[in-house]
Amino acid sequence: MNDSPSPASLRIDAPDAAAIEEFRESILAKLVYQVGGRPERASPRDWFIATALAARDHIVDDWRRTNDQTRAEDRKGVCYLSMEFLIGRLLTDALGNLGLTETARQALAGLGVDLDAVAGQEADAALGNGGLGRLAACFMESMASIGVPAYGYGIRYENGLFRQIIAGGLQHEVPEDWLALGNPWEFERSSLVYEIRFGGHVRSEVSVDGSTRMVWHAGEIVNALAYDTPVVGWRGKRINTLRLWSARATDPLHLSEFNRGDHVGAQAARMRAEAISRVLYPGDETEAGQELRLRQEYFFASASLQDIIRRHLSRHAGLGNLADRVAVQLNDTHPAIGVAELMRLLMDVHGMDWDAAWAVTQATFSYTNHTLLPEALETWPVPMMERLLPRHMQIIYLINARHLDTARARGAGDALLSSVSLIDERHGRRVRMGHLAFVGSHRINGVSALHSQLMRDTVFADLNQVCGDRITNKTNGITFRRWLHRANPGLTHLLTDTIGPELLDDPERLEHLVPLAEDAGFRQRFAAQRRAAKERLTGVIATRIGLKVDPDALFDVQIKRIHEYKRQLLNVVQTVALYNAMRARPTGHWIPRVKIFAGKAAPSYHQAKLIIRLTNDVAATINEDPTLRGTLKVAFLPNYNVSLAEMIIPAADLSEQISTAGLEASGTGNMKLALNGALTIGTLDGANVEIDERVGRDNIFIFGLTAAEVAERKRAGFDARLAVAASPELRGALDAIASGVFSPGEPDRYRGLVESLLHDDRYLVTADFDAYHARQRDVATCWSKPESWWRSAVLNTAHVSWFSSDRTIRDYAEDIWKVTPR
Ligand code: B1H
Repeated sequence: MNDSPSPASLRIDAPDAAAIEEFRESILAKLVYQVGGRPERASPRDWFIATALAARDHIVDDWRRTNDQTRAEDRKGVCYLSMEFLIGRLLTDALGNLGLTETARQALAGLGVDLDAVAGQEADAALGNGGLGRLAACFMESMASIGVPAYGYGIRYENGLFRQIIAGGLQHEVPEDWLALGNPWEFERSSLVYEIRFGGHVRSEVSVDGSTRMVWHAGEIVNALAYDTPVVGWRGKRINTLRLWSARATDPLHLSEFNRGDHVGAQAARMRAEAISRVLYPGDETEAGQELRLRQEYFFASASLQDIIRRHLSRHAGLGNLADRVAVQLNDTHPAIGVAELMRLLMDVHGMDWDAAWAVTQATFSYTNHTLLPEALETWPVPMMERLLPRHMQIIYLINARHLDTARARGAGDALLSSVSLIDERHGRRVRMGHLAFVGSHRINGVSALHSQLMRDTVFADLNQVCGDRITNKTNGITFRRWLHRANPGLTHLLTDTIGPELLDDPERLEHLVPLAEDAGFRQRFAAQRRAAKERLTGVIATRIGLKVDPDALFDVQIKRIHEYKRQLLNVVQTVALYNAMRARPTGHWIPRVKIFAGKAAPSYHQAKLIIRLTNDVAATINEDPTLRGTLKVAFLPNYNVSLAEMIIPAADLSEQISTAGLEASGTGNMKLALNGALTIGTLDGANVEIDERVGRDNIFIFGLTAAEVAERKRAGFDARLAVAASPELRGALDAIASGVFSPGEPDRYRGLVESLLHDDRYLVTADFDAYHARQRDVATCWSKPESWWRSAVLNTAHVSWFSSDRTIRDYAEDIWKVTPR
């Protein structure tokens, strides 16, 4: 937490002396009156809180102004429902977007305090697992920046993603207590509380007017309490709201039980209720399969929809026009129960009839799919749904009946009907949440061109046929403010000095760099920025894992969640093959290379954890081998998070994007690395395809099977043993791993891993190995010709402006949400 990030922030703001003095006074006042500290004894943490509170004061007025204006103009807004918001630290982001970085820096300097040290005190808000959660954070920032009125709705987890500790090469998980020292950004809205109901039963009852209604008599009620965090847009254009729900027991203490002496039992209901917002589910694309998870999903979907309805009714007489005023985006299936919940609220609470409610629901929702991996497609057992959400189960059956009628009317036979049904009858009756989200939405999108096409061709082919073509593509993007301007101020200065400060507002100006790729002087300055970032990362590597690496070596980086389909194993096996080759020819012409890995594995994902251990074992052996004379080093950096990403990305020369084609929906790390001028080695998967189209084949290292070829190989029955037999280098690497070269104390440690690869290589590691190994040799050749390397690096930065999340949000706004940014 204490690493100072990169130095010299952007001087886009030229602060005047009065502003600095005012900010200094404000920080001091916060320190004394809110933190309760004294300047001469304040800790860096105290200064952080004081600075954040001072910055917050600059936000609050604009926040109210933005909200008032949006209400006054009755503008349509977006509600982004997401189980995850991986926002990271907020201070530098807020200051940067407000143009206050230099003001704050000089104000703090006047107090003898360093802004970077203060910013390094902030805990990462890690309310997400990986790409999906970080995308939600980038989208929130972009919506505020381009002027889309928006609320992000999610859960205020007390414990975000676990902290990863590596001990003896193994991953250990410890809770990350990001709120322990207070969160200066959030506002508790104690008057914004909604009741969330679970369990019980449903009865049809006759109301006073003689009509019958379904009445849900819940067995349990939990309160949802709102916490608001401002989301500051670029140049303070808009301040939107991230509204996160915290679970509270309605009856925190059973006093009679307590007085009878049952001090623990008296609080049991409270523990059960508050467990809902206790922890983030730490599985990235693995099966959730737990009741608590379903409780979390319903909890935040219901609270958010109740809030959306309350806000709408505060301005409108009814709910018939809801979809004209608000677009609700479902970030994956996690909030999909919201489809049934909105139906319930419209009908049971607000008295709408089915057809009207269904029209409003479909017009309001749209759904983003982020993965086609079968193990990640959420389904819930019908009996669990019936027990926890009996009314919703009824509604789902009714939606399904009508949906199947439509399908039948369009001529669907039994096979098609069972494939498009909301209930999967094959695995013991389960509700398919992807299907529910699909039928309840007017638009469904994938997150890269390839992924959207695969949606149409595979998992959602039948539904898309029955529902009429509803699938559209919205390729992901990243916010350049965080991932270029703030993460890499040195490079950004070079770019703005060269092509003008307009770049900060108009990323398309990056194309002006194209001719500069031919300018040796510019290439050198570009390379010098990389060198400085690598120097800083070298320091981080030394302090975090005690490894000394050469900043002049090629930094070869794979940073992402550890998952078999992402194929960190392919990278490790290739590292071993390279190691074998170096040992066989110690006098060969080897370019110095540092292989950098970082990423977390889901706690119960044993194979992924074994891959982490193997990486660390391989690292230990290679890093200590004197025959290599330091030409190869392997670093596994623990506890990958947003802040660590911000340090690694500007220092990366080579970006590893090597997933089995067809399995990585998009990727966004690939965009961050290319934007900062790293060259990609990758498969034609996810957004790599579109990066390839933009940067050009001369400036990227593409290898391996295409998605179509992967499907074909699998159909034909791929035999890894044949691939291994045909590749001496692969065989040598696998033999070394299996025979215990990297685990001499336990030679059999990886025998099972290698054997499972030989018998069931589901991710086609062995099929792609030779192509990957050869491409890595091309990388080395290119690296040894700095002119061509840096020309390509400049061209990567020049050609990727399209991956700005501002562009992505404009596409959503125009095509799906029908809102006008301004
Ligand atoms: C992505 C997830 C995901 N896809 C389940 N799916 C989760 C699924 O906790 N869970 O249960 C959590 C996360 N995450 C990622 O989304 C894709 O793998 C990336 O390719 C993509 O770039 C990212 C954003 O679209």
